[in-house]
Amino acid sequence: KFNDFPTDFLWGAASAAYQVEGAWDADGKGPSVWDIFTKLPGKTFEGSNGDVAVDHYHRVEEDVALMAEMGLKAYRFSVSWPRIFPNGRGEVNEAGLAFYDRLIDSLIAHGIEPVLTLYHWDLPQALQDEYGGWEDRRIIDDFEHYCVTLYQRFAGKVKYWVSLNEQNYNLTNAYQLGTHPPAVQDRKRFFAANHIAFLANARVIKAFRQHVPGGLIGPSFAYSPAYPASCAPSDMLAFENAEEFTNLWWLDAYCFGRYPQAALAYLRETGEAPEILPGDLELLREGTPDYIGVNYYYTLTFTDNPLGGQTMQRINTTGQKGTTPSSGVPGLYKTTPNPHLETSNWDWAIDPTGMRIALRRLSSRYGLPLMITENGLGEFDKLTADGQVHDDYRIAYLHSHLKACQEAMQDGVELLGYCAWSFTDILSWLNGYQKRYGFVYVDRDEQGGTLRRIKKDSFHWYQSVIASGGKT
Ligand code: BGP
Repeated sequence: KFNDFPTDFLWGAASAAYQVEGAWDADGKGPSVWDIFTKLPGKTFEGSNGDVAVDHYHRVEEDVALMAEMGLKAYRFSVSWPRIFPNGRGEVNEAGLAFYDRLIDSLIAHGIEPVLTLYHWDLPQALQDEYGGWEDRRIIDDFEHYCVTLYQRFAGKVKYWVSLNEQNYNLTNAYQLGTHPPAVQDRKRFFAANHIAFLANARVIKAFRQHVPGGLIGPSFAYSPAYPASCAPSDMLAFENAEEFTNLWWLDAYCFGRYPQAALAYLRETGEAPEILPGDLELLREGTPDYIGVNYYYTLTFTDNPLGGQTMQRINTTGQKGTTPSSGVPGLYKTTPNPHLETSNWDWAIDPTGMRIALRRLSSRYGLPLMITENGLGEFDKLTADGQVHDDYRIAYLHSHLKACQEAMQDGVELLGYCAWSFTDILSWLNGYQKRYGFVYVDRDEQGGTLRRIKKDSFHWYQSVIASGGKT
């Protein structure tokens, strides 16, 4: 049982353009880095891509009608930058803007608050080719121009905005693991690209204040709170290192406009620290967020990692339990399984208490409101002979995490809303269509590629949670 959710709590669900829209080259859209990357051999699970995805682009009305039936109060989606600027900048593509007019107007007509993400990883390929995307400061102007175009179009209709989605996770994959485009493995370039992304984030937040009065904006951060494997001082130090290098590096830069001290000192020693030009930190401090978007899936447990030890490893993209290797930075930390927690088939620790801890840590360190912009369970859902999807495991997961939200609010956290990942089943970047998160099943097996929508048991459950204001 849970209660005490505020009456204006944003009961939501989330998605991202590349994962749902399809229509990858329709109506003047330019290619994104993902349109190109997914077609290179061996990059994604069984070569899956978002060319069609779940065809949301052509089924907006049907999908929003389902959201309304469910009683959603908020829907988080992202705008595809190359749909608006096919070359990243220059001529605006009016047909691209018109698609988001339709989506936003339809949400508003159904009383659903739009939560608009400006960037969910689908960088225009043109900017990657021209100057290397996030590795060049020219992207700051181009990103600002794109964002201001959206501010001008949608201010007055959209109150809640997300600047960058999971810069930490995306750029870790892109520049350390080599698993997202441009698939580089170079820590110096990793920290350099992140620094530029921080500057771009601050610049568009500054511009937001002028263009969207009364609106709220913040980044969505993939927060996996660190735990120590034991109370041995060496594990405690590994945990401190991990929290600084894998979380506070981003959070302090966003919210305080500075980098955490021990991590910065270490990177200066290794020669991997980003180049900080005069004026950079001032810009970061002028562009701090109104709230923090929290994408929470799991906690990570850390232990000592001597020099010469474990390095960064590719993540689990198969759903074969127990196949995820330890990952770490020699001399700083490495991950280790937490014996107290169950995991999903993708080895993600299921830890609702970790969510309460996450919310408390963020709220007390930064003193900002928070919004859960993603939380959910990816599994191999199956359509059963009765034509239904009985995802009781997802209901249990979401229920326990909503309870953790309620407890965090009792601990004093200001929580604006909760967007479950995801509304319909969608493409998982590296795991293809087999890893499903939705309240609505998308049938990919039916003859003729119908992509028929089928409400899962969790749809009806969340519908009743929302209807009762969380008192179910
Ligand atoms: C986050 C992303 C989402 C989504 C989710 C689930 O990192 O912001 O876009 O994909 O994780 O991840 P996955 O699809 O890898 O299970």
